[in-house]
Amino acid sequence: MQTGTTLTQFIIEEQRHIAGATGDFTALLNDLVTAIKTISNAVNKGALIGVMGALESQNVQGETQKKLDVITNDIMIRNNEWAGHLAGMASEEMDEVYAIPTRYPLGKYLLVFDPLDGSSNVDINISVGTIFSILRAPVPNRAAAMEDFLQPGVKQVCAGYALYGSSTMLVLTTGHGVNGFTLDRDIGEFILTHPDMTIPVDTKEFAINASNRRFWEAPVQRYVEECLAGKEGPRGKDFNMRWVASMVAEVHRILTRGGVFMYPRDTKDPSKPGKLRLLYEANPMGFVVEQAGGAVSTGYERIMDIQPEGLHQRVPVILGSKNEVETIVSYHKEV
Ligand code: AHM
Ligand code: MG
Repeated sequence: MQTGTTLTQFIIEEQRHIAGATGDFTALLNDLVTAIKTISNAVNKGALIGVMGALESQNVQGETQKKLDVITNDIMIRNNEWAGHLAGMASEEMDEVYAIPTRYPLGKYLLVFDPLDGSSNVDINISVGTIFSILRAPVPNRAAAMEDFLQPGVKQVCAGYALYGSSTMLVLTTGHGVNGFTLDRDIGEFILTHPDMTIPVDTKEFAINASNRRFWEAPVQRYVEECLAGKEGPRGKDFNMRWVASMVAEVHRILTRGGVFMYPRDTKDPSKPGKLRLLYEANPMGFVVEQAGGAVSTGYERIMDIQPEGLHQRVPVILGSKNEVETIVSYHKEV
């Protein structure tokens, strides 16, 4: 489709080709987009509307919540609960599944999200994002149970992210490639600016939180050492490094110019096999990155094949340029 198309037109035209499409999905995306525009506005106004700073509360993973974590979670719920497209929602910021209030009709989809990923960056004016994943409810029009959400990433109907950066962008896939839209604030519409986003298969750029180095497993130690060795090392080329500490910004950079991003398995906290969460971080980003021609793995297996065991399950994540991810995976096979 041509650049300049609005997101609404893009979705309607894409859904037209799907046999049996009822318009439910299009309407759900419309509500999701309204939520994202509202979040973009709150993030953008920041201190002007008193939304910065931390709260006393912690989320289910024991992380101190920012005011904006709670506000953005609420924006996602209020915009998506009422229209009758969903059987339930789940989020990083809620311990349990969110039940659609009984005053509203139930639908056939499940929405899973991280309303404000990278929120430790929000007070310092660095990019943050919203990550979302849409699944089919195993039983439509029935209040979803926790088990209904435990579907492997390959079952996602749609996934994507909004990036609140120097401009606000929405990048999504429904399984037919990846398209990026930029919010035109003057008209309040997302406009197709990045059609068919693809990740170069090779790269000279990696992203990892190097302060965790002493906790990494041997294959990741080896990979990073080889990158740092540059032209004289076994890789025979100089590498560049980036770490924004906002997964959405890192994935967006990788979709734009290639690279690898790693939050690998480490020994920092033996109870956690990784930092990032499977259902609302790794799987949606996995779907987007694979659809753009990249690869996504724990180092040991493809992320989207994992059968989830819990809503807030964590996984190691290695994603990005295909050849580079395959190199890292091959190092995991050698030990
Ligand atoms: P969050 O969901 O609590 O914001 O945590 C996820 C974020 C990712 O966006 C980012 O890649 C990672 O945490 C950064 O971790 P670190 O603080 O170890 O650099
Ligand atoms: Mg997050």
